[in-house]
Amino acid sequence: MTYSKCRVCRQPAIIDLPRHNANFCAEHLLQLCRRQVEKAIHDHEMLATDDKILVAVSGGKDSLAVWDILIELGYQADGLYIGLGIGEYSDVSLDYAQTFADERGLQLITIDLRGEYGYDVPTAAKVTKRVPCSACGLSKRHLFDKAALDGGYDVVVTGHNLDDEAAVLFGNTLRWDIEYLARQYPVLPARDGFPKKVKPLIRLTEREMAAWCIVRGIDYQVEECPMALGNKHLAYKAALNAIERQSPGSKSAFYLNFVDKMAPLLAGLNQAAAGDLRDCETCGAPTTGEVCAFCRLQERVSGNHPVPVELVLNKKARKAYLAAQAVGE
Ligand code: Q46
Ligand code: ZN
Ligand code: ZN
Repeated sequence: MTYSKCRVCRQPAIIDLPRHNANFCAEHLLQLCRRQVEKAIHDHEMLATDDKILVAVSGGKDSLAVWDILIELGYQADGLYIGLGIGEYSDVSLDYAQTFADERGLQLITIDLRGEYGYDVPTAAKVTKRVPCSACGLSKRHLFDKAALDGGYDVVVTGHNLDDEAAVLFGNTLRWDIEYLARQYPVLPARDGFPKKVKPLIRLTEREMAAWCIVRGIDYQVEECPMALGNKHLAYKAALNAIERQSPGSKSAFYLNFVDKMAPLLAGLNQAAAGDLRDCETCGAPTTGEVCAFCRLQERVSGNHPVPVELVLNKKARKAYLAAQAVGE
């Protein structure tokens, strides 16, 4: 596809961005992305120049792009990849993350759930009889927190972009889930036993991040996690994209105005929800009970024989997954 001219330099453009009502060439697309990240970091006091940063890396476009942008902006950032054991999807994702790090001389820490904790996400889903994302999210949060604290990192960076955050906000708003709304802020400050967490990509879309990777020559995992097939998050994204097509700029207004105008009003509730925490008797992580949710999960599911991915997918997702596997063979 060809677009007319770049808004900045009038050279041929490579992308149209309707929400900016403009087209951009490769160079000025990169400039726009960098500036949006700098603005997010500045507006929300996400990072200090001498922070030791740990980037949560999945091998997808967003986490590799945010790592790349931070390094370009002069930050010191290592990556952490967690092998979730989601079949070929996890193996391929690790390859992309490792290649990215190796080519740039960056440090990628890897944790293998099955190798180090005796379980994987499909097995945990099967044993607990809950959706895979439940055990997955719990495991990732715990292990990112632990790695950041053990490694002396000041802050954990995640690659959540505008589409992700707007979709989560959409879901929370549909239910008026005040507790989740109060926590949906792009910066979570450090508190006892938890590292600071920030989301520098909140002003950039999935499409812009894919374009960043293409222009920068970054190969990434393009497949969605098979466990995500058919989940509500994707439906919310589709609904917001339909609105955005009709009315460019709606998505960023929905989310960024929430952050500016609504989130400060809910901040007090967030403090109240934090509650009293004590140390987990098994691992020392902060918890409201005697043993933290991660240790309880590990105790319950580790040592079980690995369950294949397709066994924990719903019927529709399984069909799509098996078809994709057959094409890949
Ligand atoms: S939570 Fe769920 Fe993701 Fe984990 S199981 Fe896949 S879709 S990777 S962000
Ligand atoms: Zn240009
Ligand atoms: Zn624990």
